[in-house]
Amino acid sequence: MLAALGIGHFLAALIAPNASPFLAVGNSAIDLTPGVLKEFAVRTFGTNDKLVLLSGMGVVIVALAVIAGLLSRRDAKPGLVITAVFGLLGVAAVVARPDIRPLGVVAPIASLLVGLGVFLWLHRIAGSSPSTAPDTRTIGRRRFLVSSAGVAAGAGLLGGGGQVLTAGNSVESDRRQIGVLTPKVSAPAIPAGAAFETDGTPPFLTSDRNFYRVDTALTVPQVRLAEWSLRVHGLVDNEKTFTFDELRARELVERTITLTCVSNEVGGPYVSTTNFVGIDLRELLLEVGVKPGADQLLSTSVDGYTAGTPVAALMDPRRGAMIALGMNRRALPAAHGFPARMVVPGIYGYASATKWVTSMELTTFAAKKGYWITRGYAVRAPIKTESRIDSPKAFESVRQGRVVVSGIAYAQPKGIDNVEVRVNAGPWRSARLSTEVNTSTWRMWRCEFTLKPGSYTVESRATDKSGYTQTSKQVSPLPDGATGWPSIVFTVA
Ligand SMILES: Nc1nc2c(c(=O)[nH]1)N[C@H]1C(S)=C(S)[C@@H](COP(=O)(O)O)O[C@H]1N2
Ligand SMILES: [Mo]
Repeated sequence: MLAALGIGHFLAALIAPNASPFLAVGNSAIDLTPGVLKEFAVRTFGTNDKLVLLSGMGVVIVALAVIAGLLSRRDAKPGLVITAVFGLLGVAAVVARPDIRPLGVVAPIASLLVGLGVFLWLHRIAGSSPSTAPDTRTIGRRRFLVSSAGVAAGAGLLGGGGQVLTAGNSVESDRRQIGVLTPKVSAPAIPAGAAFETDGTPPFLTSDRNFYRVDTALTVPQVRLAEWSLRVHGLVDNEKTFTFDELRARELVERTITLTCVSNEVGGPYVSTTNFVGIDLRELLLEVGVKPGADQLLSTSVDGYTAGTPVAALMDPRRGAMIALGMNRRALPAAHGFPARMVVPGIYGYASATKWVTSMELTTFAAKKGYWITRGYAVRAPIKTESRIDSPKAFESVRQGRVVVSGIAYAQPKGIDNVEVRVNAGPWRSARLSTEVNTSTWRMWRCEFTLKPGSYTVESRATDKSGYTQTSKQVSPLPDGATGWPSIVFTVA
């Protein structure tokens, strides 16, 4: 089993990382998992969900290999069958991937053949001394163990080599070559009072490193500039395909936008803010001419992921939908969609923010469904009004006297009007809000209490500029976003 996985992983590194049967099976598992289970995985394991999946697969494979071995004590057939089934599963998973060149299938086929070959070879060694003489049996066993260890070591080297090759094959050089993306229209500078960092809120702009990441990709797609293009087609007057240089040569705009994930629990971490630089999507759509009747833009990633966004939102000039080419005036980090992604203020990422975007099809909601829609999430996904308490931390012990409670709130694209805070279900008090940057970004808040020693529960609720106040009703993220008041328990000593 190890030999099969190792050779497959290594060859895939030379052809296309996702052609690794191990990763392809993992990716298929992600795509086949129903929404509820995925929500559980994201909630329980957070951004470690991918590591947990791969480790779990490793455990299952080792267990099956052991079973195959035990079943094959006399006869090689059961082991061969199990190995073959596993190998074919790998081939099927690779063939099903949308982002793998035909050559990619070489990796899982090599896996299958090497798996069968190595198994037969080791089985022969193990069974080569059926003699009753104890010393020949020991020699046979020793040869078997040494050969097995050799295979395991070789497989490890191949698999590890594959990892090293893949890492060295990144698009970092393509990213660097792009240099600074200078916008024609800059985002206004972030004003001094936009965050309350010293009181425990995050900085207003999230660093690239801290920007949350949510996607279905087990390996970050490494999209070469030379091989990439963006096709705008479907219900349009003039279908067009753009290269990166063509997009870059257009008028670039810069907008400060807070992105958030529908899978975020109340108080969760999947929300970040940055200066996106790129193209105004509305202008591009006006150019290609959207035909009447097209109500959905279905965007597709190089890895086959899709998302459907309402055309009405994209055509609303106040919203400022973009094709982002960069963050903080640098090319997008690979994990955030290099070389281009969509960003639409006010709509959750799953229904708007396709990374590594390569196709935008104007179509209808009736005709086509995005990735998450077929897995139980809502078609329309306006961002819900939320607040989060960042300080004190859960179960933190703070000094008695003046206690500052602080956090974030967001309601893109409406904007935050008020945040109220209360301790131990006492009266609500309005927090002080940070200077507003724009209504498509988060807003920080802080509120001071004078507290005696004891145990406290603090809650918050935000009100947006339409007058809606965050409901206390607790619902989980599936199908259209979590609700409820965030609440933190802490002690004052
Ligand atoms: N290609 C692709 N794009 C994607 C996704 C994905 O799985 N694949 N996930 C979406 C979701 S659910 C969210 S919340 C945002 C997250 O963007 P980020 O990882 O840059 O924060 O990307 C969106 N774009
Ligand atoms: Mo998301």
